[in-house]
Amino acid sequence: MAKKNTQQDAKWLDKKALKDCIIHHLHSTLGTDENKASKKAWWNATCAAVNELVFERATRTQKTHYQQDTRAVHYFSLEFLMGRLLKNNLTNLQVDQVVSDALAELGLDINELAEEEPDMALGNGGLGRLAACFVDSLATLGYPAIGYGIHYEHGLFTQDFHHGRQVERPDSWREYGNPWEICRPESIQEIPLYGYVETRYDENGNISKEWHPGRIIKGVPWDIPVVGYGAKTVNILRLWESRASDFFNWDVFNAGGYLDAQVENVQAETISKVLYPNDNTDAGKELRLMQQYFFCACSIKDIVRRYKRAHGDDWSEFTKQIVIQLNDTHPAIAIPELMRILVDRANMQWDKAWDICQQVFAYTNHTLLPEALEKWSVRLFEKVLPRHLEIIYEINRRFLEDVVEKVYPGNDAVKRKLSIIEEGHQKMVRMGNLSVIASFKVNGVAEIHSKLVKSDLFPEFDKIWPNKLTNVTNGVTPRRWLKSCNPLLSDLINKHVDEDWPVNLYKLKRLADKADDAEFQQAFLAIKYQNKVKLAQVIEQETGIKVDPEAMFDIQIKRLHEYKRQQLNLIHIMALYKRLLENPNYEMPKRVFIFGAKAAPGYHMAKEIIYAINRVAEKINQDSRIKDKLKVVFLPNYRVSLAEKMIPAADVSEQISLAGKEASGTGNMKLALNGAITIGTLDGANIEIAEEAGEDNVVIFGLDVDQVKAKRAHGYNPWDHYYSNNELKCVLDWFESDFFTPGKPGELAEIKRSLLDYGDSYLTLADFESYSDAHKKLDKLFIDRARWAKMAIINTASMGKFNSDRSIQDYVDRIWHLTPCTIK
Ligand code: 26Q
Repeated sequence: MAKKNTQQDAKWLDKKALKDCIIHHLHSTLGTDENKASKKAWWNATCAAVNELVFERATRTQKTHYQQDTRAVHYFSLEFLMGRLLKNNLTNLQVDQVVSDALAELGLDINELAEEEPDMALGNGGLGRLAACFVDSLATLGYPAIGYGIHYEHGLFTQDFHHGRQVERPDSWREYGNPWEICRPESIQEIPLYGYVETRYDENGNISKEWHPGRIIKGVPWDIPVVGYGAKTVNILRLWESRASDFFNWDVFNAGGYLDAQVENVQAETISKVLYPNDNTDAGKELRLMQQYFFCACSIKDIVRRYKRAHGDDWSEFTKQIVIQLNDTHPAIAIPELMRILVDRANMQWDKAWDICQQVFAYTNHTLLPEALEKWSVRLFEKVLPRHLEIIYEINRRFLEDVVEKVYPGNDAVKRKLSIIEEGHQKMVRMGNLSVIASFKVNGVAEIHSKLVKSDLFPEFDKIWPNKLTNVTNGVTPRRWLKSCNPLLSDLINKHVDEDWPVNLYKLKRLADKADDAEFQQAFLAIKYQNKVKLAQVIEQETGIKVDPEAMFDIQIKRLHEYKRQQLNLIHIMALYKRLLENPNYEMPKRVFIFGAKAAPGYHMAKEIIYAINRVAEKINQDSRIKDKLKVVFLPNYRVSLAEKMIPAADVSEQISLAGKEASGTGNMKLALNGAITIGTLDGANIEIAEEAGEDNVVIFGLDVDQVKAKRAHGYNPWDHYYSNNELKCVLDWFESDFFTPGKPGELAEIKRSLLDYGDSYLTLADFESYSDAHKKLDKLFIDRARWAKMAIINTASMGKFNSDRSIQDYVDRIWHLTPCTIK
């Protein structure tokens, strides 16, 4: 065996053998040959070759974890935004060079082949990409871990612009197969839904409950190997696909006939059809609840099955072996599901079962926005999951009577607030409260966010359980977000820092010694320039717009949301345009503003902002009066693979959310890591980035959290800013004219209305002047090339903390308590 492995691995050192392997797969896996193979076929053959390494190691890892009966974390998430896997796997296997050389000898360019891969876009944004970075780090650090989620047939929609407006099309990432996944029919699960609950009494008067489901859905697991850097550990991401259950539907519905049964099949398969495209809003739809329950129930069953294989019916080791991390409240239904399994199925006493639950679950909160806090109507719950509703009521009753009553005796106001059930004309189940009550740890995702979770969101819970609420600051994987996406900078870094910086990111600190070195500055700037040349090509291909790579590239990439304030960026761009029109000699470096953002399809104002940016861009880009000093680009279909092209080319990183609203942000970390200067508010992880890089190396503006609170307390009036700042007034008035929408006056007026008549919910106007001043500061800094280079270098050098390996180690130390497992 050992010999076989050595032989197998040997070809990864040898171009010739590798070429033969790829060609072998071209012939016998793809059924084609060198003469007629498409690029897609070459890509597939290359993936198949890589998989010879990957699957082998995945099996070895799983076997070792089983034999050593390791404790593992189970990361439950409705989203895993994995992006493309070929280059990432090559990087992590550390065979990128040999594969690239072998392909070159076959007349192929690895970067061109990589473009053939559709993004695995099974997520919306930050929360989903965080899950992807976390599984990368878990494997890299050798921790036993499994990611559980949904095998959506359609990931996040693709975005086009039609006359400036967002149009959504379905994403079909695996229409023609996906080489990275393996179906595991041997681990299929059957999942109940709907129906009613029967109450039974035994001869001693003891109650037991039996759920008679109205439907059974089949869960089919697909495994995607997650290769750790250095490739020792290969963990698994297990995604569940829903199917009609063979046993149930075909038999029971025979009476209704063959076609009716087919309708049932379609319904069953709907559950994993499509990812909900909402981000930071709650949808409250039946299908979404079914998605949540479906994947949680499959995953819990999978965990229990694996546990029982090692421990039989002895539950005493369960909490030693299992920890489940809930990625937001989206998988919180796993809590009553585990209770149901223990109490109804394993006949465990309630107290013992609850004790187990409270040692198994931990919950990460990603938002303070009230509209994003998940609530389900009791009516819907009763229909879809009648037994779980009963269990939730019982959890709640005991919590209010045994726990709250002790700390807040007789305090009905607090009881109402902490109750899992919200009373009102529509009773609701509060998933946040359920998650806090059941979890042994609850964490926010950046220092300030975790502080606000304690002080503003869950202060009473914090009083009841003073050690439950904690912080784990987010991080990003430097393998994807530096080594693989920015090879030029990585090579430069390798010349000055030990080559293990991708697993030891604090080593980048060494670069700070070079921040004043003119030669190093030149090299750093030259790389930034080359990355900008490449992005300029992408921009021209995608939009036809020509941009000058000498210009300052100012980038805002994130979901479109009013709290993230793309509209603030837009208003400032319009102000610059106005300054240039009024004074063609207005002093500023050439600037290119680049956006990437998808709006939730049902979020009207977000779509209006996209339209406005596109309209303003069109006008500015064709206005010869301003002599190309200003360009605005909105790249369509922002996604992981596009981020990998944009981030290395950024001079400026826009992180301009209203203070207190952005839980952490992770794009801010990726951009700073690649040497972009942050213009940002004191929000989320921006604060920690500023701490690490030093206040001189970021540009901070705007109200802080306390000032926002004070401003609101005194009654914020956006009109004050409108009347006191004439430039701002003129820009806002532009929205009502037809200046940017010839022949269609008022087409953009809703934006003005939202900022004035509707109260400017995110204090955009209050921060405008400060933001404008911050940009003037950036202009001055940018012109001083040495100064700019120094700042950029220090940013890259200071990002050690934001490695997701550090985040994972924090989770391990404070929450999961895992031991790394060496794979031979
Ligand atoms: C809820 C109900 C129904 C349908 C969809 C949703 C839904 C889906 C996705 C709600 C929220 C999300 C995603 C939230 C998210 O991405 N939050 C971000 O998480 C990042 C990682 O912690 C943070 O860095 C960001 O600050 C935070 O906004």
